[in-house]
Amino acid sequence: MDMDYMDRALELSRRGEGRVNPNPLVGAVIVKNGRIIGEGWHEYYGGPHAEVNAVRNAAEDVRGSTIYVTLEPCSHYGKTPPCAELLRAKGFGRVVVAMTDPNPLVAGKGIEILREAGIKVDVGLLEAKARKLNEIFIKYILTKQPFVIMKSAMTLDGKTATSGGESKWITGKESREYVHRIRNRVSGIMVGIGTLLSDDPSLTARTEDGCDPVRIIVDSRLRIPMDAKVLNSPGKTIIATTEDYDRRRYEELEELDSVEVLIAGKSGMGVDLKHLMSHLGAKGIDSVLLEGGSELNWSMVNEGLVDKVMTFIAPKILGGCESKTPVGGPGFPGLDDALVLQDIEVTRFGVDTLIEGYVRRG
Ligand code: AOF
Ligand code: ZN
Repeated sequence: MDMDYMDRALELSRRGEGRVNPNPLVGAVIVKNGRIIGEGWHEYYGGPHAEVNAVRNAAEDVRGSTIYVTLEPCSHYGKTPPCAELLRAKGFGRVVVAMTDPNPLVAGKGIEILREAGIKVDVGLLEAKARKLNEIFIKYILTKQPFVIMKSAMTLDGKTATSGGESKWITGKESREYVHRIRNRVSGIMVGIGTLLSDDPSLTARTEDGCDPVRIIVDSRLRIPMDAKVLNSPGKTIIATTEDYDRRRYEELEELDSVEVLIAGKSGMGVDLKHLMSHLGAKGIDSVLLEGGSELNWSMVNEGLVDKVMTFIAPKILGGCESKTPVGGPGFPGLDDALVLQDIEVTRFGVDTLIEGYVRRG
């Protein structure tokens, strides 16, 4: 039964997807005499924590009951008072936690408060699932750098476009719908100027009541046309450029309230992507969905900035020596240099297959 309640808490936590960044997704379920008497989740950034919502929603007195929380209750005075204190004051008999909080402000102190108060605390139930759900939060809270997901869609023979450059659509409807759900979950979507010039994407989430991520364009000379969709649809856009930027375009872009131009990179060197990532992290952007093209993907991979890879494969063959593949650039010289993925998951979307995994470090 413990597992079912924690599973329910994890399910509830997902209702905050796209609304709580850069804070964690958290769900809580209160159980008394074998029945759920209260449920809650962290609904939006800066709002009450999951535990507070669950206590508020409880249909009866919570004294002596058990609470299942997907993240260790907090111990700090932040935007809200500590949840561990609340649980103690309310007289909970047992607290079941999926994972400890990596936030250095908490990191075990919440559990300590509860145990010192004589409350039974169990830690680690469905921990792997909880950690995966908060993979963005776990990286960001410890490094202040965004969690980067490199996403691509290719044919069975590894092409992302035809020899003529046509790329809409390689994958089917189901795959594309799923991509929009991921876009809804992340804080930023990034593409290179090549992709922008060839596809003119709008880079919005387009899911029901989805929150649109910030758009990030890597454009070393500011070749972006003023009529580009990203400049003419709602939502913020950050354009990263270098000292080689076009002065006139810069002035035109400065006129737009929704656009920020970041000069990050010396003349002739391309955009300094590490600088860009730190800049995004400092702005509270905890996650970036990297959507290409192949040159930008290569640079991000080569600089060790990619955390997760998601590749959709469509059962089609396009051929063409010159046709683009997901990752271009000069490539790694030896097999030992390859980027290796671990914790692989395979999912079917219609006739397409998604392979995803995490970049192995060291
Ligand atoms: C949340 N929601 O349900 C829980 C959190 O900025 P604050 O004051 O809201 O505190 C954020 C920290 O609180 C967060 O980094 C995490 O360590 C802890 N727990 N946060 O936003 C919640 N339980
Ligand atoms: Zn809290």
